[in-house]
Amino acid sequence: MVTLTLKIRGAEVHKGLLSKAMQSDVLADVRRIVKVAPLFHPETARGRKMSVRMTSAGALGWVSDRKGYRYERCHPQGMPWPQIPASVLNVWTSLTALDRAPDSCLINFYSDGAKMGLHQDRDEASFEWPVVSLSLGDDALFRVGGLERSDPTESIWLNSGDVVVMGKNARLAFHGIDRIKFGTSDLLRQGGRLNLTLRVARG
Ligand code: MD6
Ligand code: FE
Repeated sequence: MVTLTLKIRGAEVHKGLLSKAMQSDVLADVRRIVKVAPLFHPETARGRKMSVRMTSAGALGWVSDRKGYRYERCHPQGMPWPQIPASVLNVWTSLTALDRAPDSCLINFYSDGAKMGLHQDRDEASFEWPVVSLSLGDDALFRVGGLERSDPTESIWLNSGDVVVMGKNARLAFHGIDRIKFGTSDLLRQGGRLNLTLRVARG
């Protein structure tokens, strides 16, 4: 397996870390999760629909609605979130070497035209733990900046199987997805992109 690690603005990008077989395993696990905890279209506190659909696995899932952003123990439809699959936990453990496991796995689905505005991941109780993010499916243009929204940014295309780690100085860096190139991967038959983000949400 050939893997290459790049750093952009302190974020580590592990190109091609997940083999095709590992991507298929994670995808099969995501399909099982989505059957139990369906993807939903969150609203922002301002009442705008986000363009991605999302769900979660783990003890806590990230939700957004008119009340704001937060972690919750249950899906908006009331069921507890499914467990984080071993296929995904293994990626966390092999990259971070931490004995602390993530307690939240946010799953974002990008269909044609979906994107994610520049944001910081700061709803967690502590920022001492890294965030690990897996890309599956179509290519996505990932932008990373600094600790201020106005800081200069750099961009990189994320392909299926790439894994991003944002820890230490990059833990609170602004980042987002400007666009996806719909139909560039054959992992998802109908096209689109999945992003799984692993976090320790409780301190
Ligand atoms: C995405 N990723 O790749 C969105 N957050 O679709 C994130 O928001 C993200 O990639 C924290 C750390 C790494 C990430
Ligand atoms: Fe994020």
